[in-house]
Amino acid sequence: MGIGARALRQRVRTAESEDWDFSEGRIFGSMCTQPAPAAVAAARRFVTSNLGNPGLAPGTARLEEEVVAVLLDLFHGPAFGAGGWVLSGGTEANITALWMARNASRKREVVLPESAHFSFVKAIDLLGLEPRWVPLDDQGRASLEDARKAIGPRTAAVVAIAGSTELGAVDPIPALAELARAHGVPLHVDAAFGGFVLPWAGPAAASVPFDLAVPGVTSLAVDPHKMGMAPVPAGVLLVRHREMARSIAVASPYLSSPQTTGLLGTRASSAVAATYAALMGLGHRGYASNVRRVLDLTAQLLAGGRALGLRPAVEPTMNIVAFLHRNPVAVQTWMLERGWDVSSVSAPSSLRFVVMPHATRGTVAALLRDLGSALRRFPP
Ligand code: 0PR
Repeated sequence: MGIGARALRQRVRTAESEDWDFSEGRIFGSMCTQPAPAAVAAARRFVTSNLGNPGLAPGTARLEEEVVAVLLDLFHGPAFGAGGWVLSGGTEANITALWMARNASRKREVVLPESAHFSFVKAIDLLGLEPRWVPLDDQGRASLEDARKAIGPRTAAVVAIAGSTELGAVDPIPALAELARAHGVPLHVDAAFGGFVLPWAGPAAASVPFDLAVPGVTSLAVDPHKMGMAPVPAGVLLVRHREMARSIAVASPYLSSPQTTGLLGTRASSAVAATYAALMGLGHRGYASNVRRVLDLTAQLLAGGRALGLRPAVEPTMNIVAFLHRNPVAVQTWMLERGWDVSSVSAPSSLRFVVMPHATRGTVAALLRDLGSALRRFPP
């Protein structure tokens, strides 16, 4: 430990240059992107601030309140009593939502679709919960009939996904919420990815309500560091009733606040500042044009893939395309050797592309050319 300043700078720069850069447009396997410049600038100004002790960060605390208010408005939270927090990402938001549900109900079972992100597997393990997995329909959405069979007197919470990680599928949230409500159970929506897509994805998406506008939805996770255009790490958890946090509050006598409710102690103020800057800097118009662009590029990729003889596993509803392929990992590896990051799905076996705002018509066309060569070697 301990080297000269020049050598140190060099080593840091070397490591930095080894990491992939979104701006080259060759990343199609990530849900993150090149953030809005204003959000990066704001994050930099807050790198030394810690919202874990809000007494020392009143400016950040005020920005967090504004972020929560803006997002409660975007996701149709009730006018009174709702709340939320800026967190580190979807994992923390999902763990926190199930933590609140378990403590409030003192029950153990969670009803969740097979498409749920692995952060729920961690939450279930950490919280000592028991999963009741709900199978998917042919479009990758939770089957309502099976959810009906899984819910019961031992259910602590139901989970629904607005934009699943692998296929971008949106569960039948109004029907699931009605089911949860009939059983007096909270429904948590994981909109980590879809939350910053669906509000601007056009009439078809708008016709399927997924957020706090739906009466039985009690909490919602949404990630500024995915389609929200903020740098990592930044997640948000919104709750219909602020008091839901009471069940996870612990005393923090030596801090400026007598009680603390979150999972983390130290909290990056930079996440709050960056999220605030992304939301206010882009506004509805900025997000709408971003979403329109990625959906156009998704259509380009879908048409190009079809022309190469590929078939999508499900009809894409957002900027994720999974093409059925019997050996996606072979294609993925071949593409990686040519400088492309693409991903794969095991069930249904497919090649997966997330079309993020760093993509362009040019990079999608170049991707399709190399994909064509890959498919000659590894036919679908
Ligand atoms: N919920 C959904 C629907 C998600 O897709 C993810 C992450 C999470 C929750 C968890 O969010 P955090 O990772 O913020 O805790 N989905 C991506 C995945 O696991 C995350 C990702 C991002 C992966 C960038 C790769 C990558 O390069 O696939």
